[in-house]
Amino acid sequence: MKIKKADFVKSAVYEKDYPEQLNKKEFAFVGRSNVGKSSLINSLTSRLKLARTSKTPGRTQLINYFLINDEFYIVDLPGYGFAKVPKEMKKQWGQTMERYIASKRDKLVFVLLDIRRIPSEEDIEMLKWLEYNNMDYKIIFTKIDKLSNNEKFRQLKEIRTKLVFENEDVFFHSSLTHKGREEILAFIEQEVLK
Ligand SMILES: Nc1nc2c(ncn2[C@@H]2O[C@H](COP(=O)(O)OP(=O)(O)OP(=O)(O)O)[C@@H](O)[C@H]2O)c(=O)[nH]1
Ligand SMILES: [Mg+2]
Repeated sequence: MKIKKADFVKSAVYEKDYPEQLNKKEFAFVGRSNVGKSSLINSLTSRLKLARTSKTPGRTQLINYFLINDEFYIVDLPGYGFAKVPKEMKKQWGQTMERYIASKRDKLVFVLLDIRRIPSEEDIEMLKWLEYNNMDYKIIFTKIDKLSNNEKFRQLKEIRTKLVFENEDVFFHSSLTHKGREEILAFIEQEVLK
């Protein structure tokens, strides 16, 4: 799929503020803070600064809606699991994200996992929750430019002690080199055409 147009629509906290549901499903990106959600959205849309990114975890605090090709939404969500933020704020952003996931919006959720890390309890909880609620989701391993092929192989073995998956069922992506971008875009296209 070619993304010809990507426009910021609005930021929201509560469901009443989400933009009107389109007749296509929307694609949301979740994962721990700093995993690369906003960077991935910029990579997919080939726009450097569409979604705000930062070295400091907790950049994205609201739900950000982007309209793609005037056809469907991409949704950037606040992350979970960041450390250096007051508890009350953490709780609020977490609830904003959870309310979105629990909402009845017609959506597909991409769960992002940093390839260099063993999935956290929160990652596992998120995946279990999506499974339990029968929601459409896909895993994307991010920051794959940070590992050599050998390291990647070893790391996947470690990750598999926590999480069962087939390589064919997950995506691998780098926002630096854009490796893996076309596969994700092809998948999104297939879902949009459904
Ligand atoms: N090398 C490398 N760095 C990346 C990649 N993706 C993201 N980063 C870096 O990781 C940091 C966090 O990226 P963000 O996209 O802001 O992460 P986020 O998940 O949106 O974080 P929050 O909004 O805080 O939840 C930034 O410094 C990015 O440049 C990647 O694929 N490769
Ligand atoms: Mg972000």
